[in-house]
Amino acid sequence: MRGGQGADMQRSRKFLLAMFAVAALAGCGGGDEDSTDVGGGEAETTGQATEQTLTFVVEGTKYTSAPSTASAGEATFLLENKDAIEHYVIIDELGLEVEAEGGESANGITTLEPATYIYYCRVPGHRDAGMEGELVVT
Ligand SMILES: [Cu+2]
Repeated sequence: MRGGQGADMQRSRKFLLAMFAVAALAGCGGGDEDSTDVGGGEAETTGQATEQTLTFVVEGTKYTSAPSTASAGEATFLLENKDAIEHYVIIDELGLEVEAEGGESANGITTLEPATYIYYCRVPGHRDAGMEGELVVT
């Protein structure tokens, strides 16, 4: 009799595992919805390539080179900081913040929607000194 009971327990344990697997699969199925979520937009500093790279160059307290237009979709924001202190490229609507120490480069990836975005540097005084600009995405 004890043997029979053991087999029952094993069977119900397997059943539970099967249920768990189904639940896990069902959970994954909903993942597609995440792709429309742009609001999260955390910038990642990875070397991963996207279809377009937007390069911002800083020399002194100014963007000496920056794109004024871009295409909707995934984009890599590359900040080449040739100044001695840190600078940023920030787009609030996208939650994008790329920070590069003096003499270094950094990048962030985000997804652009057709819109006009304002980018700027948040080091105190820099935005007022002219470190801001418009990026028109179509
Ligand atoms: Cu700055």
